Amino acid sequence: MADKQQGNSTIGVGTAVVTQTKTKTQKPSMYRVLILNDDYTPMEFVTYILERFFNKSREAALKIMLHVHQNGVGVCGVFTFEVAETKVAQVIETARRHQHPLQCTMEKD
Ligand code: TYC
Repeated sequence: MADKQQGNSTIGVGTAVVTQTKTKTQKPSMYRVLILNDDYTPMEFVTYILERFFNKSREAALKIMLHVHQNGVGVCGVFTFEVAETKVAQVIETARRHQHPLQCTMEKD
């Protein structure tokens, strides 16, 4: 074995060590973005937020909003960490600009 081998190492003549490369792919952790109920934010505003930032249809947005209104908390979507963080910040900032107390948070899926 005088020749070079790609990915393997050659030791002396006639002796080869075969190395295997294990490709480990890691799935990213996912995070649920939650909206919380409060007594003041208008239902229409919450519905708009779900359409605008979570790409929900009018029907899906209304369903989630009513769920949150009745149960206190609901899932807007599941995202990688940075996307979830960005969405939480966008919701809180938009609510703040409109002077609504709407709160939004994230938790590991
Ligand atoms: N409870 C609010 C109201 O009665 C509506 C509401 C729904 C507020 C969902 C926040 O995440 C929320 N106007």
